[in-house]
Amino acid sequence: MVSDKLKTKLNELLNGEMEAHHIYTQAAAWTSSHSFEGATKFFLAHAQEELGHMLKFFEFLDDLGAEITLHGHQRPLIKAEDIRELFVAVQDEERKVTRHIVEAIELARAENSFETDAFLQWFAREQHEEEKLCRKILDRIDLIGGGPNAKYFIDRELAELTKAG
Ligand code: OFO
Repeated sequence: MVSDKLKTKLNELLNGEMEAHHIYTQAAAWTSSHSFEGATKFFLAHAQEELGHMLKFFEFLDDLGAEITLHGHQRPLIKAEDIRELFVAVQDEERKVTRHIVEAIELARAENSFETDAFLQWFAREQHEEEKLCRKILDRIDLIGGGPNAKYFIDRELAELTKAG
């Protein structure tokens, strides 16, 4: 049994995935306009993944016979002076998504909705991996530092990470 309150929360999570898709696509536009080829592939691959996550919520809600509504999304605001700031913005977004997933798990548990809890565990693990990846990339950017070829090395790292999947 899934309450209307929990269905509404799941629909918000669906919209959160759509928002993440927009953020990653906007980040790809930023990197592309700053001549980062590897980073652009990295962000576009992630944008695609976020769409896949949105569809998982779609199917789950559809199976429940719940109403699915798409919110109007604001233009994603990414104000980054450099690629490090861009990744900090992405990390903030991922942390926000994680908080919402945790809130939904708490609600599912309070309602003894075991199937919803089990469904959301996949997303909790995924968020753990994505936050870990953001930290790893920020650490690499810091390791590379600000030398004259820093942009090239950062871009190459991101191209490698995209290949590794
Ligand atoms: Fe959907 O994985 Fe992050 O946001």
